[in-house]
Amino acid sequence: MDKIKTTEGDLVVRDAHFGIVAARFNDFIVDSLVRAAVHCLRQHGAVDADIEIVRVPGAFEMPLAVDKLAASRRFDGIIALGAVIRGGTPHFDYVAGECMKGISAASQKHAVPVGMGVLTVNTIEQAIERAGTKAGNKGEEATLAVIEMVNLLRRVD
Ligand code: INI
Repeated sequence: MDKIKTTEGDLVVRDAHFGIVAARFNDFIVDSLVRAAVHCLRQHGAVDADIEIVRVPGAFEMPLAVDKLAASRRFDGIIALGAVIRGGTPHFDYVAGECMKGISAASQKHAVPVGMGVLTVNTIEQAIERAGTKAGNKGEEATLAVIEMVNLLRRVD
């Protein structure tokens, strides 16, 4: 493997701007994801002026906001934070499906990395577990992924 050219992004924020698109729906959970994302960005070198938070009503509205931010070219990376929790109707599948598909499409269309921190879970307990308790914090995970991707894209450009 020593002779194979390998390119990877590191986790240092250098002169990069990040947009956070966060849903208000289930804000009890989502706010923990946002706090972890901001903390993680600061820990890795971002200053507050490098970060902008955009709030949308729910996960369904996230793809349009991500698309708009990406199209503006003002952001090197975007972090998408939300929580879709299954209820008794098929609504969950539509909201979660459209959200994931739309965010992924916006990222690829504009070649702007997006950290996917939208929880899709069956119960509130599973959401709490992934929002800073026993299963870590998806906000932090998504932020680390986007920092790495921003640096990777710079290296392959
Ligand atoms: N939005 C969420 O972010 N999470 C959910 O769990 C959710 N559920 O279950 O309904 C949800 N619905 C709202 C949806 O995203 C839109 O905001 C709403 O339909 C208005 O367009």
